[in-house]
Amino acid sequence: MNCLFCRIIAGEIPSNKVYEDESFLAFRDIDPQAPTHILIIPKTHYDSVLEAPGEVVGRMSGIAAKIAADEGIDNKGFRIVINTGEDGGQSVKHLHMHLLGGRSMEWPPG
Ligand code: DGP
Repeated sequence: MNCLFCRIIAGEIPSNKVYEDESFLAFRDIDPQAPTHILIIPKTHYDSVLEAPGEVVGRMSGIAAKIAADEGIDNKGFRIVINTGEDGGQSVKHLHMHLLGGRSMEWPPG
């Protein structure tokens, strides 16, 4: 298995999990860009959002909102991001949603 996030799902690589159900996993980013920086991924492998059904992406958004509430960052707000492809800055080719919060974030990002 070559996919890093599939290996995290399989438990071959440890992760700091914050949420799991039968179809999704969420864990803390190894290189956090904000006080709260969590990745939400589907357990089914999709290279990117281009391959995933919209329902999957919608469920990821719902999980991100739930985690934001659990982390206490829903009140002041947060950012969710799906980097896609080369220009989008996607480094791991397994669909993932970034949940970032706990600080004010500039726009556009630097
Ligand atoms: P992206 O650039 O959108 O493909 O984001 C990939 C993210 O994955 C990046 O923020 C760093 C994170 N990451 C890479 N390897 C690991 C790992 O082994 N464990 C964890 N927890 N995060 C990782």
